[in-house]
Amino acid sequence: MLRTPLTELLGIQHPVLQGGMAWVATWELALAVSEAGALGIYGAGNAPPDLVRDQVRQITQRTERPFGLNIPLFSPYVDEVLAICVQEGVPVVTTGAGNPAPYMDRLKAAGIKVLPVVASAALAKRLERAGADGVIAEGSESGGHIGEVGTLALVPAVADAVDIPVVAAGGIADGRGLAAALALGAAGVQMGTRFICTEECIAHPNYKQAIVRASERSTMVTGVTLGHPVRCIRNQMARAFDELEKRGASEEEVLSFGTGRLRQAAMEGDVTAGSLMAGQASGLVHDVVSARELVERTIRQAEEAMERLQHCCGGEVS
Ligand code: TUI
Repeated sequence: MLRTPLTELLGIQHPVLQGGMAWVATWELALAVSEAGALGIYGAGNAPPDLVRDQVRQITQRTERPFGLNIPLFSPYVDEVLAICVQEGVPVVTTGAGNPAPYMDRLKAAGIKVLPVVASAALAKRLERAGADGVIAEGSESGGHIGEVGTLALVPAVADAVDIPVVAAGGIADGRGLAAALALGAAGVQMGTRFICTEECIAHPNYKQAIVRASERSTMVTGVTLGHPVRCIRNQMARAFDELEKRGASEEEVLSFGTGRLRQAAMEGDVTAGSLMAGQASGLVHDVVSARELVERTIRQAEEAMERLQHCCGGEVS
């Protein structure tokens, strides 16, 4: 058992969050992860309100356990989706890709725990003042939309800046990563890429296999010139997108080229023309297992890693 201020805050058994990834973190995955004693998170992405409400109800009808909903703040439906969280009693909301301060009071008044994703210590500090219950410090090893600072430098900087629990994300796919995150001052981890490769995740098997086959060098970052950096597995789509950007195509042309590509990969299994968003931790993923097996394995590995550290560094220095 690994108890931390994060397990206390959220009422969960294990200090592990499952990233709320658009298209792939549906109710099936979130439910399985929460049932395994970690925090499952439904990824609302840009989904319309009716779909979001249905997904949330699929979870609340099946479990009493805590779960979360992630909303990227560039969704056109932020207001409606947050209203649904209040109406349906979603226990935890995580936000991404922006500053959620304008929404904080509304969520807090409804008793919702709010954990924004941050890519800097400065934003973490501001959001603590605004009432955040915790922050997710997400390093640039992550998949999808990313910030600039790597996890190893970001997490301790954020942990120094705030007094609320810090969740480390980016580049973490096993219990060694969890132990390392705790050493950096985090109270737990969030894993995204690793949870795509679970039996309960509805992502197309081709997507999962692309991650299993990938090494730690298989991803690239596109969209930097657009001010919207996105990490994904290097495939024909990512290369073509990069070419368009380098040729100086208009922002409109580049963005329209990218539209719908994540869905194409995740739902249709098109690993050539689709966008395979995934982090550098892809190189640590070698199998597809149940969410329960993954959560339990991660905790076991973290305990073993901490035990090893005790023995190699805890004794007398000769
Ligand atoms: O949100 C994410 N990752 C995502 S969202 C997403 S959906 C998408 N779909 C199609 C194309 C592109 C994206 C895919 N991946 N991660 C959370 C995250 N938030 N990472 C970094 C940040 C962040 C960055 C800057 C949070 C706050 C921030 O602050 C800026 C400010 O306003 O101060």
